[in-house]
Amino acid sequence: MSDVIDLRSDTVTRPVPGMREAMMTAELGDDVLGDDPSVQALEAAAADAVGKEAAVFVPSGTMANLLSLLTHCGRGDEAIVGSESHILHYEGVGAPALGGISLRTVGNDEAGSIDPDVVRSTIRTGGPRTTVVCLENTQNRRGGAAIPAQEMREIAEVAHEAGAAVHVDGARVFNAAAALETDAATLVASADTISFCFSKGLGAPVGSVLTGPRDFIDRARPLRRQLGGGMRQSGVLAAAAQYALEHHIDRLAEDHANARRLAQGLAELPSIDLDPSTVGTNMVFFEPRGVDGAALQATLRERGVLCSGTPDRIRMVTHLDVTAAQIEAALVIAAEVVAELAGG
Ligand code: TLP
Repeated sequence: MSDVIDLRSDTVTRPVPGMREAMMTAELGDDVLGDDPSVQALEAAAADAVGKEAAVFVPSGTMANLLSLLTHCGRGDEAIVGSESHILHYEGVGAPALGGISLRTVGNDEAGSIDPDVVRSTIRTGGPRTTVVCLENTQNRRGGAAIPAQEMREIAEVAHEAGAAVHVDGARVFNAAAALETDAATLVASADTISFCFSKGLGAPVGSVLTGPRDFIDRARPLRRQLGGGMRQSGVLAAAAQYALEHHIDRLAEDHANARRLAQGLAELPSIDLDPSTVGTNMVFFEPRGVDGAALQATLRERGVLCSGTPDRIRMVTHLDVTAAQIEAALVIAAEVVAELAGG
């Protein structure tokens, strides 16, 4: 195992031997021509895992969200997104740039929640018309918060009453379900469409899926092609994703326990501002106090502990390729680095 403890994201995992084996032995076809059996099996299993009718396999979470918005909205329509959403901050403004879709924000509070009354007063029925309300679960920029089913249902009721659909960016929906001790299908039952990623906590190298009603997915499929997301022998990737669905959901609680331990250890260090009670899934965010955040990140990196975020708000993410022992090692290194920087 490498000495580096890579806590930048749960996207950094490498396929485990069983997953590589599944990839090597996958039955393949040409998925653009509609005959890759591994992709078809994956799409059925993925839809089932979140209680939806159908699914389409795509290369990335970003494409899954974009495809969803392009299918929910026509040019000039409006999508409501959270002020802290991944769609708003990290997806290259794809929906406005490519789909002529206007993104209107509603605030995510500190816990990641959105007020249904604010959604009600923000939805517009004409000029522009709101056709979809997007939620995110877990809520990345709000500490990886898991949003309970009831909260999502209240917003879905408001959206549906106004004739708008609900899309969930569920990149880490299985983390949310594990944290809330429910299953993903129950959690997102009130949503019309949901995307989720195989390439994050589930440990696959590539791939996400957009799920929803069959007629919706039928409309999304040609748009995937338009975006360049039609893939040929993608069964090799679908096999990895299928392995992830079958083997890596039940273990997500381990990542959450590691994140809690990491948070608790970091919170004990002087110069780190962190409330461990805010850590519910696999993400730990903290603010440096009295030490330079950029120097802290750089020195941690020199000692083999990689993190992400900004110098003011550092992020560490636990995942399949980080053991409990490595978390302890990272805490020892963090304690040394903080002491040196504070002393110097
Ligand atoms: N998130 C990445 C970065 O882009 C920030 C990460 O390291 O957390 N939705 C959510 C909620 C996400 O967190 C991400 C990736 C995506 C969508 C996009 O997935 P990809 O990277 O597959 O396009």
